[in-house]
Amino acid sequence: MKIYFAGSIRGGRDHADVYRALIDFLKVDHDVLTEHVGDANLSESGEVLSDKQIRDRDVAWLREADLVVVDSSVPSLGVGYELACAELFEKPVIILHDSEVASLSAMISGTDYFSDINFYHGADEAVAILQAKLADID
Ligand code: 6K6
Repeated sequence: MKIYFAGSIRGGRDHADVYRALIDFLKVDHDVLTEHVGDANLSESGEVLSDKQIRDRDVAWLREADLVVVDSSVPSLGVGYELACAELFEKPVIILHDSEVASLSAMISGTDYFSDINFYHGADEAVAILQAKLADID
């Protein structure tokens, strides 16, 4: 499967280690389109692409994805935008959220389309939840 993984970048990189663990797990059997989201060295200055190039590429990847996996723990405008795109494009979405970081926005938990919201604490639990979800899909 082509999987689009979304997690905060300019919203804050506090959970980058969890993103990395989730992406490393997904990569074993799947094509992760957005591996850079888990890159610990992704700096504030970002890539050499313009913001428009990044946005257009990411929306194209979202259209192409078979599954969207989102870590929504660190509030991020970009992740919220990607969730709205995933709903618009009718992609299956798995949301992982650590409530010790921040409460999940009502705009996400209040959207009927996002029916697969999973609360976790720590990378190990996040990976275990995802592993169980993917076993159901495969
Ligand atoms: C890197 C470091 C700082 O800014 C960048 C720009 N680079 C990005 N490259 C790829 N995807 C990005 C970039 N910035 C945002 N995104 C997408 O939005 C990712 O797919 C993330 O899931 C999401 C993060 O949004 P923000 O608002 O937290 O940046």
